[in-house]
Amino acid sequence: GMNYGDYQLGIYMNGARGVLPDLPMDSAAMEELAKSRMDPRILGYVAGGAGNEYTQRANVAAFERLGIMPRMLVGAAQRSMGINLFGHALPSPLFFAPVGVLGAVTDDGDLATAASSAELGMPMVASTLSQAPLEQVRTAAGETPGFFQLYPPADRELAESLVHRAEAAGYSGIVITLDTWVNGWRPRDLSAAYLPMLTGQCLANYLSDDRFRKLLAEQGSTDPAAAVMLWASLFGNPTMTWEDLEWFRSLTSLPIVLKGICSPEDTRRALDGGMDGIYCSNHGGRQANGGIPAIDCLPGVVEAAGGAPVLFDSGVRSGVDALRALALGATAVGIGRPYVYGLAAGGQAGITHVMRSLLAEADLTMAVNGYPDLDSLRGSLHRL
Ligand code: FMN
Repeated sequence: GMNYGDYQLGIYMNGARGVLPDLPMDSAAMEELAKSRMDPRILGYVAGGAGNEYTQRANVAAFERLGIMPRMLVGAAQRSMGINLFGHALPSPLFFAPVGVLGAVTDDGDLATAASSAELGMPMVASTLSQAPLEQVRTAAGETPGFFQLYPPADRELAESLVHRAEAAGYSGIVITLDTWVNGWRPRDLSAAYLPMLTGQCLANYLSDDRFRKLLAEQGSTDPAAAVMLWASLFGNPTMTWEDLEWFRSLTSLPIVLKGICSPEDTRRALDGGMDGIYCSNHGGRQANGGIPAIDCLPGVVEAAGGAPVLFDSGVRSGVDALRALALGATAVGIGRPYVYGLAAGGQAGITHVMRSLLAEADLTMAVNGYPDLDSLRGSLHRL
């Protein structure tokens, strides 16, 4: 049968006839190429993080302290990276983390990501902040299940409307992001005095929403500037607390996952509150500096989750990083900035290339080290 690692065969075969890959073969090189092709303000928004970006760098560096023990003569000729997530059999454990400015990187960034999701069978968590409305993003993802990421707004009826639209559009679950009810301190964006949404970008889910439009009409002015101001006043919900979970739970029978959880106590509280899964993440160090590398929080979250699905992101830059998170007990691993750079460097083909490369590296690392499936990886890590 086929293994994801076979992606390298075509590349070497092309080379034998003198054809080199037209896109970079590792995350760092892809990032460099993307940066040369991006508008400086968008680049700052994507590449930047909170404060001096210590947490963002630490997220990435922490993976290097985790080594995988090689085992020989296992007979790992055929590998499987398949997982089951909320009843969906998926071919791989990777997914597209929600990114809210895909439509500012390229006009069709949300739909290009959804098309790669369809092509690879890899779920996309579609951001609230998209240039294409959530219904169009869902359609472009075809048969591949996907999740809708909700930034809980200050208006309950708007939250309800977005959740119900996601349900009607065919999403398989709701990811509620908790760590962004206020924008973190981001010197790069501050220096450029730039937030894409304030220029009217990536607000399609609001502008197409009946509840939002009703509120806008009540304001008296429906011009673009008024819409942006209304959005800014509703974007975050500063008074949301654990008490609100019951209400969110009552909105939908879809699985609900809380994103931004890093502590075992919060994990237990979420699951006790009827949530279906945990998304361990520190938002790639974009929100708070001086934090803990997300991968170092993962074992505590997995233990507290007691078998409930744990999604993970923040700092994954290679297929090996994905394996490290899986070995620590993550159910599925989110890729963030690397696919955004793939999009900026090579459009939809760039996104697919990034994901295929990550999968190939993960698969070949499992092969070399003698781990034929993800279960066997558990307990394979040594802290360096
Ligand atoms: N997370 C959300 O929950 N919703 C978003 O709309 C969102 N937008 C993002 C936009 C950009 C440009 C980036 C880089 C991240 C965004 N995130 C958002 C966070 C990602 O989902 C993810 O947690 C983060 O990218 C992981 O860090 P990494 O990319 O360094 O691995």
